[in-house]
Amino acid sequence: MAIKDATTGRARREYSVAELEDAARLMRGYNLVALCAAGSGHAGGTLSIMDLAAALYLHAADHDPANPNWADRDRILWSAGHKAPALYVSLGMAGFFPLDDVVTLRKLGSPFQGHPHWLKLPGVEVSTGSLGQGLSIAVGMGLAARIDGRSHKIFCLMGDGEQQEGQVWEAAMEAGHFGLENIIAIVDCNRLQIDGWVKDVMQVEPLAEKYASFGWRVLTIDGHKMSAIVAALDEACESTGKPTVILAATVKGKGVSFMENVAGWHGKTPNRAELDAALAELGLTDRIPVDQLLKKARDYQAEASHSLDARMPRFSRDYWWNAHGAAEGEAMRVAMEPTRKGFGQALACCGGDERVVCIGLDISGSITISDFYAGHPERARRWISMGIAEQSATAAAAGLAREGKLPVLGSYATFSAARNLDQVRVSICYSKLNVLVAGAHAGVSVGPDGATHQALEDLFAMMGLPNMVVVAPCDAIETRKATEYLLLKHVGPKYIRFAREATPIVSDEQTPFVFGQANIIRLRREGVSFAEAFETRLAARYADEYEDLSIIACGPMVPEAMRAARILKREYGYETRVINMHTLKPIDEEAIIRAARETGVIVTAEEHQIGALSGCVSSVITRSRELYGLPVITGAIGVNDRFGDSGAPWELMKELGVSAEHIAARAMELMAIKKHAFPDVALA
Ligand SMILES: Cc1ncc(C[n+]2csc(CCOP(=O)(O)OP(=O)(O)O)c2C)c(N)n1
Repeated sequence: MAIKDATTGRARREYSVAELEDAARLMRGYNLVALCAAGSGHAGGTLSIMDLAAALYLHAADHDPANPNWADRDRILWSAGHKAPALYVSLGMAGFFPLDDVVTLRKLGSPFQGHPHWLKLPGVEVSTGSLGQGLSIAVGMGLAARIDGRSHKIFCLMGDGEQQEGQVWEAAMEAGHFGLENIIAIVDCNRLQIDGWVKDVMQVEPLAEKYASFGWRVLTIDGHKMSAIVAALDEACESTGKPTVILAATVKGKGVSFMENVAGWHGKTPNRAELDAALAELGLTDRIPVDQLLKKARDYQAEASHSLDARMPRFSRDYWWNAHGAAEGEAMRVAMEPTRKGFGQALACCGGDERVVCIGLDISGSITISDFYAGHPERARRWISMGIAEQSATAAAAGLAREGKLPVLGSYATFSAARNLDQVRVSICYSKLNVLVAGAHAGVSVGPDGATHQALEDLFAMMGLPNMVVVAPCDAIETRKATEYLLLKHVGPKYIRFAREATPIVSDEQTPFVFGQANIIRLRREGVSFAEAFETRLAARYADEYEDLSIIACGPMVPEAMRAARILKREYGYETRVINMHTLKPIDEEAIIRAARETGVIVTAEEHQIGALSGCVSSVITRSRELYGLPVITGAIGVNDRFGDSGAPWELMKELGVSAEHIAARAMELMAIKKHAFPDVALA
């Protein structure tokens, strides 16, 4: 067992226990440098698993860095995809690529995605990031090896919090049932998850007894004692006819005193001073060329930014949010706040209603659902932590609603409105139960986490469900109003979608928010304040101003549409009717029909796969008798049938073509068609 030359079968390098310990230390250092350069990522769980990773990649697994697809290699699956940097430094250390390269972690276009993507990096076996799926993939691979008569092993790395996912136990049952002795699961039992100690969030112990009862061989070790790790991995590779699980007791943040056993370091990265302190503790100050590595990261970023900007539509001046380069008097300023803040404020405000029950899914602080109980100890009994178990929690919410409660269920939109789709469909929507599902961190706003965490399809699912209503508010203020309305006033299944990143505040307390009715936003003046340059009215109260075109947008694309309206006015003198379609279902058909009839040109703008908004708008236009015989020229801005990428949220707006500049450029194309194709048609 070793890093091998696949052609000769000879070991390329064999590590002693002492060398493995040293390698793990060095890998911890490179891991922290990459995290520091990325500015986001997971320090705690990458440090806890590093000794196991070193032993696995440098000692136990048969693989060949020169031939990553060697058919007989052992497969290593990182079901805990957030530990990706540990995977990357393991591959680098094993010789798959220079270790230094990992420092481009989480940057746009980097093969070192926030969560592993096998199509971008040789040595990565599968793409992961949504917890709880790896062991099932291992079962598939184990069965494939059996069918093909191959004898390689399939290692699967998981977290202990991850054991809360029901799918893990389906896979455990399958591996036991099929007697898949080629599967070796390793659980990094660091006892912490995001919301705190695993035992408090949702107890998973006794894991040894659970796996044993599913027909597994169980090995329990100290996950930081290299000799014990090596011995356990060697033993696990001996056949017994059963799958093996290694339960490794570890310390989250291991090796860096101020990170050890601190839940807050789960999804945090060290700044430069913390990095230097950590490297000093690890005894690596003179062994890692930190300045050189950080410069490599900066250079990569500069090049990525440059090539991205070169692909952006160009105008006579820079209209970007709070642009520094803009001339005096040209730059309108805007305040930014994450829309998720509005969600938390609404829960804090409405949480006094005894019927409200909030369900935690181990991502409570960051999506602000924890604001429900913060400072309100009397609400603690109505706060239900369900751990990382979105599917069961969704059906549990249905049970609470059936008993008259007002349950709120929230996670990353991709986990609260996709992973649990059938539970939302049957338990909530079919039963028409009063559950508020919150799709947090939706769209590209989780940026560097990468494609697995970017919900770009959730609206298709939620809007497609009978009985479900769907709201995507434009800013933090509208998110608060919408949450309050949905929670206390709307009875039935309801979905609210909001973002993680700070986005422009473009409404205020006086701005109307009427569920199911669009707002019309018009640029009225230039000035210092972007928000004050616009006037907003309820669509039903708006009289035609004979604008040249309409932009219909939802969520964080509303501010982009407003910025596009300014570009179109300043650059070309066009008047734009911006429509904030915050309620996507039921959609304001009248506002769409009027926009089509009165302006003749409609651009839709959504931070989602094209179709959730544009499909609805097209459908309204297609079905409207009022529009028969009238020319309506339409265009759609949104994500064009691709997955996202790691990168800063604002970079991704550019990369995915969903910025104001893209809207304005598309609008100009449509205006050219309007002028040339229908020069004589009176559109109103
Ligand atoms: C299905 C799913 N739900 C939620 C998340 C968000 N998330 C990422 S890491 C994490 C906690 C994982 O805890 P644990 O398995 O104990 O890992 P460790 O503490 O070792 O990092 C959560 C909830 C996710 N990635 N996938």
